[in-house]
Amino acid sequence: MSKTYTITAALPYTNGPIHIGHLAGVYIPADIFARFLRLTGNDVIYICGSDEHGVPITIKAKKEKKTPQEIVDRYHQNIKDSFNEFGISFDNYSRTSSKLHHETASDFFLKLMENNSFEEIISEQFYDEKEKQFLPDRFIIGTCPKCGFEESYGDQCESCGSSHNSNDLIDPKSSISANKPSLKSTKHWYLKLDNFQDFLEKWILKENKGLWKSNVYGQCKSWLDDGLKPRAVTRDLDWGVPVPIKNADGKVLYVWFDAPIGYISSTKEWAKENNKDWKKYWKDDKTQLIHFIGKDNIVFHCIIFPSMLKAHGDFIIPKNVPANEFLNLEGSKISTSKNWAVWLPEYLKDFPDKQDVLRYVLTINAPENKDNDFTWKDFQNRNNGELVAILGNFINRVVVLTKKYYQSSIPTKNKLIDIDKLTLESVKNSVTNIEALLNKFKFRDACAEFMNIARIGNKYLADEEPWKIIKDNPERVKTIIFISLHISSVLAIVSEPFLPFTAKKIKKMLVYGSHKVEWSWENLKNFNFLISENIKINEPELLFSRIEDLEIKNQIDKLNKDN
Ligand code: B3M
Ligand code: ZN
Repeated sequence: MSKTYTITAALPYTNGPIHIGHLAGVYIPADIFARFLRLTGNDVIYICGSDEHGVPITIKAKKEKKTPQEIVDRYHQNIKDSFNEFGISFDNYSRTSSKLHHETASDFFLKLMENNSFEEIISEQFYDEKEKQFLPDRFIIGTCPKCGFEESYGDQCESCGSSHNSNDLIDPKSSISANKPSLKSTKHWYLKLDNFQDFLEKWILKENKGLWKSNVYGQCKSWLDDGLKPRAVTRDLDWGVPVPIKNADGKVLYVWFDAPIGYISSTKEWAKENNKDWKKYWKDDKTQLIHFIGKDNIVFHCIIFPSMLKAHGDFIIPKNVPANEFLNLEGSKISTSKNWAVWLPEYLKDFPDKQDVLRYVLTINAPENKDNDFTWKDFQNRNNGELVAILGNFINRVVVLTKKYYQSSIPTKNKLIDIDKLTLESVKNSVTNIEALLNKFKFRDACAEFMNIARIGNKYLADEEPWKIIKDNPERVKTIIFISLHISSVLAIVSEPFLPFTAKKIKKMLVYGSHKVEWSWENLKNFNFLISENIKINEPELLFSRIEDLEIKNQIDKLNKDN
C-alpha cells in the first residue's frame, strides 16, 4: 500500500566541500531508501539543504577574512553540485540563509514564545575582551566534563559525542584569540525541555524500544536518564536568524534551533515550486518522517527537535532516526583540518565515471552499527573483484551471447527445467530479502544481497555452459539465455537504489529502440518476466572497468602528502 514519506538528510554545514564520510553516513543510505520507496510506489520527498548559520561558518569566514555570506555562497554551490554528480536524488536542496527559511524559523520561534515554551534567563556567559564578542559553542574550547578531551567545543565534544553547556567546560579558552575568557551577563531564551521529559520517555524508551537502532536508543536513554533541563536556543552572534522580538539586538537563533526547521522550509520551497501542499508532509499523522543523520546529531533530532515540534503543536514527530556511526579513512579519523579526507570534487577529477563504484563501496562497508574504515585497497578490491568480476561480467556475458547467437534478439523461453526454476526461485528470494532489509535500514546487507543476484546469474551460466551445447542443443541454449536476460532485467531494477548510473546503463542495454519495459518493483514481486521473446536488445557496453595498482598508489600518496 502506498504511503507518504518525508525523508530528511542532515543539512551539511556550508564551510567546506563534502567528503566520503558524509556520503557514507547520511546521504547514500537516505538516497537508497528514498529511491527504493519511490520504486515501490510511495509518495516520497527527500529533503535537504545547506546549514548556513552557526559558528563553523563564522569561524571559517574569520580565518579567510571573508564575510560569512561569501563563504556560504561558495560552498552551497560546491556541495549542491557534488550531490548532483553522485546521483543523490533530493527532491529539494535549499539553504538556510533564504528568506523563506528566515521567515519560517522566526514564526516558529514566535509561536513557541506565544505558548510559553521558553524561559528567559539572564546568566554569565564567556566573553572575549580582546575580540569584543561573546564566545558561544565552537568559539570556546576546553576540557570535556564527561570524557576529559582537551579540545571539546562549548556545545559539543567531538571525542565522546556528548553535548553540554559551555559553562560546564573545564579550563575554557577563546578559540579565536586563545585568551582566557571573562564572564559577562546576557539574556537568552531557553526551551523548557524538562516539560517534555515524560513525553519523550514514553515515546522513545517505551514505544520505540526495539524499533530504533540501539546506538540511537542508547544515546536517548542516557540523556533522559540524566534528566532534561531548559536549553538556550539563542546566541549573542551577528550571523544567523535574528531573534524576532524587540530588544534582542545582536542576538540570533541558535543554529541547532533554526537548522532542523530548515527541513520544513525546504519542503515549503519544494511545494511552492511544484504546486504541492507542504502540510501533507509535516502535519498528517499518516506521514512517516524519517531523519537520516550521523551519530553526533542524535540528541538534536531525537530530543530537542521533537520537543520543538511538540511545543509548536501542529507537527508530526519522526517515525525513525536511523543514525550511522562514523567512517574512518585508512585507519584514522577523517579530519578536515589535517586534510585527511577524500573530497568528492577531487574524487570525481580522478575517477570521473566511477560515481557508482564509490556508492557501492560506501554502502557495502557502511558504518551502520560501528565505526568503519575506508581503505583504497578495499575500494580497488571491491571494484575489481565484485563490480567488474561479478556484476559487470554477468551482464556483459549475457548481452554478448545474445548478440552472438541471436543477433541481439531475445530468444524463446521454451520449457523450463528444474535448474531454471530453482535459479529463478533464488533470485526471487533475494529480491524479497532486499525489500525486508531496506525496510529495516540494513543497507549493507541489502547491497550484499543485490550483488548476490549477479552471483546467482554467474553460477547459472557457469553450470549450464551454453557455449558448450550451442551446436548440439540449441533449444536448451535459448532457455538459458532467456533466463539470464531475465536475471539481468531484475538487476536493472534492483540496482537502481544502490547504483543509479549503472541501472540506467543496464536498462539501456536491454531495450532497443522504442520498445517499452515497465521497470517496476511491482513486476519484480509478481515475478513477471520483464523481457519478451523476439524483442531486440542493444549492443553490449562495459559497466565497470578495472582499477590498477598505480591509481591506488596515487591516492594513498596524495593523502600522505600533507601528513
Ligand atoms: N549542520 C551538523 C553537522 O554537520 C549539521 C546538521 C544539521 S541538521 C538539521 O554535523
Ligand atoms: Zn567528551
